[in-house]
Amino acid sequence: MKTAFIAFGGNLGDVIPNFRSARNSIEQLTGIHVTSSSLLYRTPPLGPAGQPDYLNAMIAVESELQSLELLTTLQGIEIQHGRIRSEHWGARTLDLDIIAMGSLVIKHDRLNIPHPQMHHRQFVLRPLCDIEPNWQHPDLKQTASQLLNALLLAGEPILPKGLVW
Ligand code: A4P
Ligand code: MG
Repeated sequence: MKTAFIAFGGNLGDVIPNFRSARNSIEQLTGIHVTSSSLLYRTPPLGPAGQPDYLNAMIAVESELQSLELLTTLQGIEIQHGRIRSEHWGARTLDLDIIAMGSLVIKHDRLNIPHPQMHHRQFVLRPLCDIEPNWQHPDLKQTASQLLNALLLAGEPILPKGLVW
């Protein structure tokens, strides 16, 4: 059993109902139990210009699934929620990324854990800090709250307060 952090991102369609429905779908999976949910944040888009703001959130799950099984399962849930892959970093209805699984490090062509960009992204670190501020990055040896503070100290504006979803 491992604790996995799953990031939710979306900026097309009815994002909040879509996020709730995806969280329900994850809850109903065999071998997975959702243990907490972060607040939901409105975040400026990273990537191609001209796309709407994103909503971002995160859940923690206890999972018996192997990491690649979890990835494949989450990709199925993305597709059920209208995900079409077109432009890299382009607008999307639902992106589910595995941010970390305990202190596991995986470098595979389909899966990198911890997510290689996570420490640069407030839209990942803010929700992670709601759930598990003391989680330690296995390579960087810093906690989620230290990584978030580093971004804020570097001058990144703090995201507006999050909402319960
Ligand atoms: N993959 C590798 N590691 C992982 C992982 N830890 N979790 C592979 C999930 N997938 C992982 O992903 C491409 C491939 O990454 C998958 O086939 C999987 O095998 P994708 O979801 O098809 O495509 P993507 O999401 O467009 O690419 P990528 O590189 O994952 O993008 P990111 O890093 O997810 O960034 N701005 C804001 N404000 N908020 C956002 O949430 N998200 C993105 C997407 C861009 N800008 C954003 C946000
Ligand atoms: Mg993705």
